[in-house]
Amino acid sequence: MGASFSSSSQRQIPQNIRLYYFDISARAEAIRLCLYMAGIDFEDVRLQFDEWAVLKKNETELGTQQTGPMGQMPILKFTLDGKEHMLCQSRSILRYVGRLAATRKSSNKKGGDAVPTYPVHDAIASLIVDQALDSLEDTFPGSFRAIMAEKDEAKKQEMIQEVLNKKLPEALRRLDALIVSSNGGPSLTTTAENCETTTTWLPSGVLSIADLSTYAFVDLCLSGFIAWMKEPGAALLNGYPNVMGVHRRVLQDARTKAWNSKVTAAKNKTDEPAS
Ligand SMILES: N[C@@H](CCC(=O)N[C@@H](CS)C(=O)NCC(=O)O)C(=O)O
Repeated sequence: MGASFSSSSQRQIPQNIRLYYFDISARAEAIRLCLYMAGIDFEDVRLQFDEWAVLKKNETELGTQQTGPMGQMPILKFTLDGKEHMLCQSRSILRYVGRLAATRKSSNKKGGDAVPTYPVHDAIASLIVDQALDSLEDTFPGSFRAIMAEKDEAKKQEMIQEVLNKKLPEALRRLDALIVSSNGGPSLTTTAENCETTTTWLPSGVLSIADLSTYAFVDLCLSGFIAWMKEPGAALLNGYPNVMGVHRRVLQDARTKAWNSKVTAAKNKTDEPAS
């Protein structure tokens, strides 16, 4: 399917938006949260790992086109000007929904309830956001993928220890300092559990997709989805108060709380035994 967009795509919210991903935060949560916070309707399609495997198998054996352009999720499908679109790449999708969010009136607010966006009309602000997204990408997934792929258990454990004791602390230290240099400080220093202090990537203090992405990154580390992060994750991350300050800023937002409650309610409903 060719992606031909009219000039109205610059400002038009598409119809029938569907976001496909696994039932985890990782590469989709910032996108989901951005759409939800902007009040843009979308279907949050969560596939189980075995459902995805079936789609992949069908694609190989039957030539179906269900796993997106690159055979990976997240995938965004929508209708615009009567045409169906299917696109991939998490950060591209996040920037796109951040642009859509910017068309919402409430994105102009300065207060805490402004819609988080991708600030395309401010070259420096969008550079700060891009730098944050790319740095977050470099902080984690490379090491994670290599560990997942390692078959030798002893080697795997060695790699995990290296990530936890060396690679991740070093990357987080840099990320923490980058937040401070991006927003102009001051640097947060307290890491106490009951600490309420928050921060953002942008100096304006307004939320952006970089904050949502940082939130999703921390959420993944704390979620227990990555077994080897479950135990040491919280203690490790607590050493980086600005990273945690951004996470806290998003977590404390009433819209994030509403979204998390909605997701939990939907999960509980699915888990209910059929009567
Ligand atoms: N660069 C891509 C990477 C996407 C990716 O690695 N997706 C993984 C899940 S996080 C996936 O779909 N894995 C299943 C597969 O490759 O079959 C992005 O940022 O969207």
